[in-house]
Amino acid sequence: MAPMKLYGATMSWNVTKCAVALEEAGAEYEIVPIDFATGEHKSPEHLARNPFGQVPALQDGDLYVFESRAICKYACRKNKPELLKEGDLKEAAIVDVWLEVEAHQYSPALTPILFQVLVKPMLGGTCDEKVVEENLEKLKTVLAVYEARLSKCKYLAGDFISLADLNHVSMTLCLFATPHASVLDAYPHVKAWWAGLMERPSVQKVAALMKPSA
Ligand SMILES: N[C@@H](CCC(=O)N[C@@H](CS)C(=O)NCC(=O)O)C(=O)O
Repeated sequence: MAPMKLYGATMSWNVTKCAVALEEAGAEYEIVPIDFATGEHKSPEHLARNPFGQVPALQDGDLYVFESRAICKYACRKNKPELLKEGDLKEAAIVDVWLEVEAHQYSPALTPILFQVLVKPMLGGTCDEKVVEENLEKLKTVLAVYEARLSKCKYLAGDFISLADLNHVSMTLCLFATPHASVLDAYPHVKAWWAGLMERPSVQKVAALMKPSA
């Protein structure tokens, strides 16, 4: 079967979130860049893949999936369902809990920081330090919960790696491209968890893809 196609540029953390899951699942896939500069993401071809004109989008044969977290789940269900623990009702519930925490706590605190520091200057704007400071405070509140959790188990859903951990990777890699990565220093268990994730071949491969020269 032809490899899956992941549409979007590797400078997007939503695209690289999917790349981590696809790598970790051992899926066959290729990345097809979409050029924002020419408005390719709003072209009829791309709107057929993602009606919101955004990246990422995934194509697997005649199936199109958009929304990065849905793509990640699809990659796991297809190639490595143990990353969702779907065979175990209780473990799967806890994986779901931490998937939701990433989507509704971690990402909303970190996204404005990454937008202000990394994206806005690329668009010709200036970083709003007040927004950064406010969201760093929100992030600290979230990280305190992670610290308590990770002092009890090695990974977020238990003593096993799951998609819940992996979905944090791309945005956290971007945090390290800002001057604010030291926010993690106050949370030793979070730092140890992150160091463990960084050792994974899937994460190293995607981290290399995210470098501007890649
Ligand atoms: N909830 C979506 C968000 C996707 C998203 O915001 N993509 C950005 C790039 S990171 C994009 O395509 N922006 C262009 C636009 O909205 O026009 C997901 O997780 O896939």
